[in-house]
Amino acid sequence: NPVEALASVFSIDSLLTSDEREWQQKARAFAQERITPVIEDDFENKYFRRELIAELGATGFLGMHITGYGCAGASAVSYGAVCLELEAADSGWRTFVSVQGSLAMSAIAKFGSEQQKNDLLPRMARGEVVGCFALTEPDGGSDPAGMHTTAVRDGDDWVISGAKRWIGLASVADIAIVWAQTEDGVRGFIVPTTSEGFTATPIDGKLAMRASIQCDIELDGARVSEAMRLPKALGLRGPFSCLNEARYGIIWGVMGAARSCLEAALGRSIEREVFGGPIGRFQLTQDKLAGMLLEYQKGALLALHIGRQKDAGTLDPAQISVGKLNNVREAIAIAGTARSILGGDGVTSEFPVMRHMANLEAVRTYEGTDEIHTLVIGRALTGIAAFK
Ligand code: TGC
Repeated sequence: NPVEALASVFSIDSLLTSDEREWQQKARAFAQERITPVIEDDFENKYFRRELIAELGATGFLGMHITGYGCAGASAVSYGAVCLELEAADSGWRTFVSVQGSLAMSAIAKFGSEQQKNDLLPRMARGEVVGCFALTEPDGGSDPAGMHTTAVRDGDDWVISGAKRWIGLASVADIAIVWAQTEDGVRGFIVPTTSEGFTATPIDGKLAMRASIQCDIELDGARVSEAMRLPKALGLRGPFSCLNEARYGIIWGVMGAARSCLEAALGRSIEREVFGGPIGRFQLTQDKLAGMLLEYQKGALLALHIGRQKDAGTLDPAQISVGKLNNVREAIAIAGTARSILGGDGVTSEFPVMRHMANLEAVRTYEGTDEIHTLVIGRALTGIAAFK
């Protein structure tokens, strides 16, 4: 079976430890049993399947890279392998795990007080409390330094005002990690979504990530106590170090979407007969398949290399930009080539390819656009920042 050969001969499985393979297999089973059978309908119907949150909590995937507080303390490579398997089903569910674990839970684990960590992390790991991460604003996401949202001290409280946009899961979340400008610089706050003055509205009309939710948030004088401020976060280093975690998961995840597209194209190239035989016998088709495989394998190896650096504690953020820029770009190219092998049927929901392609366009923009990551790499090479 050529698709099985793709999964074994050309995979990085032999480079994973048995523990990492266990996480990978658990995620593959979850994706295939719980997401794949319903995802085309959910995407079509713009349906976010809330009941999967508790099931994901039971798997241990939520905040699995965090040690203690009810989290698994798994390796970065294990987490990456889980992201890849979930995104092979759909980017929306990998995004959920990223927003909950890499962004909201990471913010609390890195910058929260002991009380905040003890109170929230175990419940978030079980999926009982859902978090979102409110950084991006309507005026644009690339320059968080220019944020307009403010938090002003008022006695024992903070009063937060402003707007956020493209915030994943905000309308189903129980808490939002809100980043706001204060007198001393940017600080993070845990804002219950039931707070007066907090409104989250799902963004409609999306042609990507339709089985997931992204929202506009309005903060109209939302009031939280000093106990809800993340005490160890001051300055943009706070949110950026959480973005590093989420961008890392993307590097792996998008290779899952790429593998799913490659599998669809490979299967079709054996079954589809044109001019008296399978289209896979044509050199042009084999050229496409080989080209897709090269980029899939290189992307998976790059993800693994970056994961090993992360586990060793030697990972530089510029290297994360290399992974995000390359792997999203190549996953999109693989999806496009797969679509061409599928012919007209490739634009239908009979195959996952157009769904992945649309999702990947969103992934290309969030967590740092191609342009931002290109310039981060340019700065690392030249020592000159070309952002402004
Ligand atoms: P600059 O303002 O000079 O630096 C601020 C401070 O941050 C530090 N820093 C980092 N720290 C850790 N990791 C990183 N990757 C970091 N990048 C910067 C920096 O050292 C400095 O620290 P300090 O202590 O000296 O003050 O910023 P910069 O010039 O370094 O960065 C400029 C630029 C353009 C690279 C940065 O602004 C950037 O990365 N922009 C893109 C932001 C982005 O990714 N936005 C999209 C977020 S996605 C989202 O919000 C939705 S969440 C997902 C969902 O809900 O679905």
